[in-house]
Amino acid sequence: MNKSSKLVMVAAMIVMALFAVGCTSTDDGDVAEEVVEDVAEDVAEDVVEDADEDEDEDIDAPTSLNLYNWSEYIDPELLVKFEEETGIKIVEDTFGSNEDLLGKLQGGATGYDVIVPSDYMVDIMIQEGLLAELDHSQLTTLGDLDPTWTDPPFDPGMGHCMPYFWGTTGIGFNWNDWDEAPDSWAYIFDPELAAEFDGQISFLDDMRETIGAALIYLGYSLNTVDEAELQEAKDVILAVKPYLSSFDSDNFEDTLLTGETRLVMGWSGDIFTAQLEDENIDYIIPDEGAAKWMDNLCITADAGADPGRYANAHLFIDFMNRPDIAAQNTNWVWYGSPNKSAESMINPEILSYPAIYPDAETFAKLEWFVNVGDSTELYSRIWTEISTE
Ligand code: SPD
Repeated sequence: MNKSSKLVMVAAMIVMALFAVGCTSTDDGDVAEEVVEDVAEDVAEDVVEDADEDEDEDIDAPTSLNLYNWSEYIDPELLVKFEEETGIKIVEDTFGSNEDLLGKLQGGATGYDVIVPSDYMVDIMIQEGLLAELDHSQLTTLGDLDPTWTDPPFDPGMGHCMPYFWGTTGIGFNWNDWDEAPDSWAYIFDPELAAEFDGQISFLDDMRETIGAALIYLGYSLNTVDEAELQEAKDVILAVKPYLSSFDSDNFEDTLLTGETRLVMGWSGDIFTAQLEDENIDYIIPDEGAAKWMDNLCITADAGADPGRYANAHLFIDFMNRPDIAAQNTNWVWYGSPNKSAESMINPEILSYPAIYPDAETFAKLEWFVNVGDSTELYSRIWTEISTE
């Protein structure tokens, strides 16, 4: 019952009490007053108790939600649509790597409601207590997910996050430079080959991605914790560093479009969206193999502690996983969607693109990132050495 209904009810009860008093003691004003006072007191107490209970039930939800996302990773039209449907405005901020995201939260940033960490980072964040658990009862679209993605090892049973998109990390190039597509990481890691594109190559500004690609080039696992292998990867990266224009995770597709770069280490979908603007731009998964990753919609522990923010975050996550919305988003970002029900609405070109939905043979050459535990420090140290040498 809402507050105004309660007031009507109180008034009605007082009138009924007066009527009852009037019927039994028409000429005894004192008794009538006492009865009315008693009834009014009881009713008032009840109303105050009910109101207290209701304060717990009625969630005072904010009218905005803070999303911390990778750049160019959501169709802007959907932000407008969500606000139209719910009245909740999405305020988006972007990050360039999982480590930047982690650093921000560890640094005490509060206010972010929904964040988009990848696989291994979800594992780290769960262990660090940075994520709220998902309340599956507040989600209506779980059944729309392809079962392949609903029990990821980094977040069993989707206890904390909803899968968002998956993709691969490979090489973006311009067909103007090639008769046959570059098919090996050697084109950016072998100094002799890289020298041909001196100053026009970019690597991801992302410790796990760039070290991981060098490890794969060397024939190692991108999750190795072997210090000697990591040192080798560092040496490979340092040997070609003089030929790099930048470490860039935000604009690599744009520099490829402008011609500022001619070979980039990059994420599949971003390069395919550049291809929409210039058909000479293309993307390959090198023969040696590559990284595959899954990004996820998760609620921060901070938002989880506030019932209003927590409820809004579920509304947003559920909205993003609604099949029509997931399809529209996929058609904008060009990454693989974990939403099975969305498939019939996804651009068939995306579904049939082998570098977005790789065949079984290619898929077998891809490796997921996992949390390397204490060896994360070793990766960080090596990354700092790469960045500063
Ligand atoms: N445009 C942003 C694409 C985000 C890709 N996710 C990166 C995963 C890193 N392992």
